[in-house]
Amino acid sequence: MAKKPPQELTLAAGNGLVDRRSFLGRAGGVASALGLATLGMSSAQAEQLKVQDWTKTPGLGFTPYGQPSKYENGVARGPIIEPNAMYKTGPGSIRSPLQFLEGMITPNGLHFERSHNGIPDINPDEHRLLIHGLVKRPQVFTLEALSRYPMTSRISFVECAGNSGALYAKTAAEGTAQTLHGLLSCAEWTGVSLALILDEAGIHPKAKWLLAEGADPASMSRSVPLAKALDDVMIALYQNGERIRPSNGYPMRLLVPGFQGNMNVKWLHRIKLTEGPTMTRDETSRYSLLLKDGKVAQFKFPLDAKSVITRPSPGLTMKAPGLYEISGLAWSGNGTITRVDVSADGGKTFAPAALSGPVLPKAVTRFRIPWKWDGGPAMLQARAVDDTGYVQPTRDALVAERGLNPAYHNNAITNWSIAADGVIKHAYA
Ligand SMILES: Nc1nc2c(c(=O)[nH]1)N[C@H]1C(S)=C(S)[C@@H](COP(=O)(O)O)O[C@H]1N2
Ligand SMILES: [Mo]
Repeated sequence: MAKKPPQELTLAAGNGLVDRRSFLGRAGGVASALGLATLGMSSAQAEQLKVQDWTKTPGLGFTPYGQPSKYENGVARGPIIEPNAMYKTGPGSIRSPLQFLEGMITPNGLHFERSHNGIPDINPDEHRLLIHGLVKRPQVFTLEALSRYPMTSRISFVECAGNSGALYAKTAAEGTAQTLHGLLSCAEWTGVSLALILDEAGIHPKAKWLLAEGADPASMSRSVPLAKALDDVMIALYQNGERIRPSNGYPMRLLVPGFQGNMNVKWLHRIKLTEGPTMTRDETSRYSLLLKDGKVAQFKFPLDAKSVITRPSPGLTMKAPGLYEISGLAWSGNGTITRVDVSADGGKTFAPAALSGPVLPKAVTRFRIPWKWDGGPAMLQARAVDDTGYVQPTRDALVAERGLNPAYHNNAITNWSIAADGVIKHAYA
């Protein structure tokens, strides 16, 4: 039977962006038609495929708690940022290696960490959660008592409001997806709905807000509107199937889907229902937006739609011209991602990427689009759209509206510039 000649790829936008349907729908497989980076060989060579040592000797035994392959050592959180390390180590942050991860779930050992005074060593048997303030029946929960309530699960991202703050800098900061955008992770959280617990405590009609406080040595606390608390907030006990890691709030944390990471109070030990916001340190001196006119915008809680291309991205190399898959993450604290457009020519033309399911509200969505790199300079961008109709802004548009004063909520489009030698850098478009 005569082989069909390979179909031409249909281009969907400038500088080699391939129509994802023309790519996925190809007869005869994409790899053979396009000469992807497989090692071609004759059948005689195939017969001689070397039997490696690891096949000749019996393998290793079992371990109680598994670790990744030693060849994956480079896939690690970093850098450790401890601004006050001359006084104390612990307060600071460490970021997720987004450029090395795939799919939508962040493995627990790679979830980013941000703590204001280090990780408390909490004995779960001694830990208590107090519900008080404007409630009819104040309650104290042990972890064991809380664990007997019906549980729910949801996949949700946590993003620090300070993530991507470097994009407020006047000139483009050097960095990777990890160092620029790695204060973002996504996990499956399981726990007890806060609405259920508050219902049992009996909400006083005057209550409109709550204060959530952690048992860490920062006693970090934030005010959350009661309407949000009754909508989708959870007291999370599990993270990707196992108990929450100490660094992420063991034995319980507040999960406030789509809102500033800071509001997801870890090591949760107190919820007080109040009439108004408590005006804590972290909602007055921080996590608010210093605007152009010197005024401060307070209580901007949801994280607006955003995206980042994780592959190709700085630190990864492009060895030769040819076909690549552009892959990345998009998310919105206001709802569900409906579309991600990708550009390879610095934002002149865009083509829609495929969204890899499941596409869930307030979770990250993986997007993909094939790209034929001709070996010339290129500028990669992704632009997320959510189901409120909101379109992720360019950096110019964001800066025109807000100025360069704010430190938080930077959700501007990121631009990866690729040189002819395949080196990828962060650059402003
Ligand atoms: N009790 C307490 N909760 C806290 C913090 C903290 O320092 N103490 N850090 C907050 C900040 S600023 C962020 S961005 C998120 C980070 O969550 P993670 O460390 O699980 O990624 O937790 C929030 N919850
Ligand atoms: Mo944060």
